[in-house]
Amino acid sequence: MNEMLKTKSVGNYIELEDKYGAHNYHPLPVVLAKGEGVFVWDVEGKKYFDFLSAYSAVNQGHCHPKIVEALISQAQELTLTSRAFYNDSLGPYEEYMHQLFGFDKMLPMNTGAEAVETAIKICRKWAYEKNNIEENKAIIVVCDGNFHGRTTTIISFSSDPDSNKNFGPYAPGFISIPYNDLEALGQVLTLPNIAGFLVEPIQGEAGVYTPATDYIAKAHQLCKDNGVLFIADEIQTGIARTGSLLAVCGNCTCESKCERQATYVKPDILILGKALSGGVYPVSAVLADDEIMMVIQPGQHGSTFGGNPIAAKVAIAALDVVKEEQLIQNARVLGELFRREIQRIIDKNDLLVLVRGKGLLNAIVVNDSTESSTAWDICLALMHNGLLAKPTHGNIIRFAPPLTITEAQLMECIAIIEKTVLNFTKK
Ligand code: IF1
Repeated sequence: MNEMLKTKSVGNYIELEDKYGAHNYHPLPVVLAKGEGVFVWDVEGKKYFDFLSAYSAVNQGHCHPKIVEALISQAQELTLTSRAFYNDSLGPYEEYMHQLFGFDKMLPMNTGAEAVETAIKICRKWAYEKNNIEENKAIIVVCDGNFHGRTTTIISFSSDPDSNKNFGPYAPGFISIPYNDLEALGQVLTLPNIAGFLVEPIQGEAGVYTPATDYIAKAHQLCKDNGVLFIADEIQTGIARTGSLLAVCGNCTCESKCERQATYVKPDILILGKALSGGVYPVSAVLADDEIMMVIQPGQHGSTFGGNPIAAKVAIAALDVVKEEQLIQNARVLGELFRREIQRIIDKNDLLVLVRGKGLLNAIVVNDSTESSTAWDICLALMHNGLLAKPTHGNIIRFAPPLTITEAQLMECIAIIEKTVLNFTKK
């Protein structure tokens, strides 16, 4: 059977998904069969640079041997015990996370959305049991343009009609304010029953919207001053993607004491996912200190696969790779090079308007309307030239290669982008 599948054409694979799969995505017309490091290959053997990294889940590069080995060896020993019993992997993993991120405790989950839901439940329970908020009245502040997942609670506070239209009735208990607006945050925190502020340090899906340099630190202080939990969703920005271990935290583990040390922010609740497993396995986590995490008592939250032995071993291996291969520094240095080079292209061409981002989480804004197909058409042209990227919304293209990319590979990609842009003609 496998041999039969291998002989199918690109069109055959696309037809199968179209016929038998829900149409909840609109992928680029490429059918991938292999990934290694910064490269992926399609079923016809064509090689591409991957500039999406599965939405920043593959920070360590595709099929990283150390992470795959951790998966394989654990899978041959013990895959799943449920949490009805202890196992010899979870405790060491929890200790590793404590030592690396500096929180008393971690609650292991699987997908990012599950971890966000977990953080919402912890925040509400803390508000009722520790902060004297009237039961069932807790409100969590979120930001316009947010993306935190696709469950019915989470889309209840999305401002994107594609995410929430016709999925009502919506969960109550959320107020949305403009992103990167400290005055709006200060005002909303004066309302009664405010329990938490859930925020992305950089809004990925909104188009890699990087806030003012002091936004996160000042927002954190406003929450502290008002007794409100600061909840950082680092599912996409975390694990070295933005040139530090966490986008909120300047206190990365690398030796260079960069300027970010001054803006160290320790969230009350930290949410991780995606690259926590290097894209090898679904792993997410919620971290908090005892005063917050201990509101969850036995039987009050859980998940069949949450904290399973494979997830534990894969996450440790994935985080080891971040340190061993100095991905934090690489993301910071090559991110600056990427933005400089793209700016050079922007300055000599009117197709692109601006480039923005932090570390190796970047986006370019295309000089066309959000309704135009230009960003999509540019991505098709990039695909033809051997580089895979995808628009976020309308006229914005996200560029997020694996953090293992070398300077030479990045310059090769810059050349592909430049060639594509210079030879591109809008429809
Ligand atoms: C899709 C977007 C990115 C996330 C943040 C939580 C989650 C995500 C900051 C939920 C997930 C993924 C979901 C995927 C595409 C991708 C995405 F386009 F949807 F918005 F990256 F920007 N918080 N983002 O970015 O984690 O449950 O997916 O593990 O749904 O299309 P998840």
